Amino acid sequence: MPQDTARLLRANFPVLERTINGHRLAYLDNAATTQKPRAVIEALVRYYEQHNANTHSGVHTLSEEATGLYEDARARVARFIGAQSERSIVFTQGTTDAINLVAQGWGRAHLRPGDEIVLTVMEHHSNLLPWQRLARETGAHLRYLELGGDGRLAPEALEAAVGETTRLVAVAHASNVLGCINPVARLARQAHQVGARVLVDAAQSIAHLPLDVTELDCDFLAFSGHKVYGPTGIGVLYGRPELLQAMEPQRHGGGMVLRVDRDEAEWMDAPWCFEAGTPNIAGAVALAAALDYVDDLDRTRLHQEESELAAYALASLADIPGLRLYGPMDVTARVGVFSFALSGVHPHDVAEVLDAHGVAVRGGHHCCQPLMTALGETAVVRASLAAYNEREDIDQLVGGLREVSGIFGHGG
Ligand code: C6P
Repeated sequence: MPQDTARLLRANFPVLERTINGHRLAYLDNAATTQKPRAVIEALVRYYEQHNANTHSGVHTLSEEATGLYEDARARVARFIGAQSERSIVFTQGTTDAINLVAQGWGRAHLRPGDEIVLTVMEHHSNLLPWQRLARETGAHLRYLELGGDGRLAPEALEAAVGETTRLVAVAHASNVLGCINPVARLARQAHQVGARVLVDAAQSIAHLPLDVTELDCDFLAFSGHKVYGPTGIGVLYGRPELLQAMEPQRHGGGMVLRVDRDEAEWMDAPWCFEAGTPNIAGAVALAAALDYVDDLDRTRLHQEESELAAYALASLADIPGLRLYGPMDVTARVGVFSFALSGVHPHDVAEVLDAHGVAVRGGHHCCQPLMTALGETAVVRASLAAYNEREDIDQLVGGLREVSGIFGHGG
């Protein structure tokens, strides 16, 4: 992000005005969750102050307004991801919830013993554990695409990504550890050639890359509102309408039925049949405000500007003695997520020293333990960018890392 644009954006995010341990806040934990702009906070407050009611139940004015806003938010999400119909948008609690819905709602009906689910070794546990469970339940098995030497999927793994027995490819669009962008459109083409389905975990791409489900030609796509400047507790499952319509709802209750008698019930059509109970109306409305915010900034421009800052970050980190950086060194192959280890220093210690400098990063396995094993690490430190980050944030990070490096004897 050019310095002046990032500075202007920073002013839209009230929490970034805080000082932490006497320092300007350098918030670099955006892959965990992004901060919220005033427009999103105001949309939440406005909803509760002006329109709050339950949806789909009352005929009174407030209920009609709340229902209208909730359904407008669904249409807004559809436009944001290039879905042709709002009927392919299910509101969920987040990415995890959306993937579990596909695993149980679609997977149980379609997988048989001997079928194959293809994952990559970099998947977040949320795009791994639901498939492990499904494999146990159906007799299907998991196969993992491995990394190459350049911190992204190996070309030979991609070449042989699907086989005769593949029924599903479930893959992150961008890795929350390596930052690499995976070729999901290519994987979708390969999968469709053998009649398999593709689920894209867009948790880490939604705020960073222009994204269009029609172009990607994926069957399912999941993301969380909180990673794209929206609130926590709201997320999205996109599914092809005919796949959603054939799926079994996993949660049963009010708001998803046409008719109920003592022994049986008839569901509403998709997507409403997947939203039993009172939905997160305020969350959906505020998510729509977040998507407006991002579109006003222009996603293509955001990605280009993030790439410039990513290049600066890569060059700055490469200069720190004893630092091992993971993921592709080519900025065009990644989003602004940088994971690294400092020889002989535990990532939690690194994160603690950085916090003392006002720098927020995450240290740990990042819910990617199979990837940690493949990298030969138990944990790494991760710094991740958002639209409001500027060079000063990277400089603050590097200043803190130099101190860690000095304290733990790497010189420099
Ligand atoms: N990753 C991180 O710090 P939820 O928690 O449902 O909003 O998102 C889960 C999820 C799924 N896939 C990917 C690629 C993710 O990065 C995440 C969330 C956070 O990396 C929290 S562990």
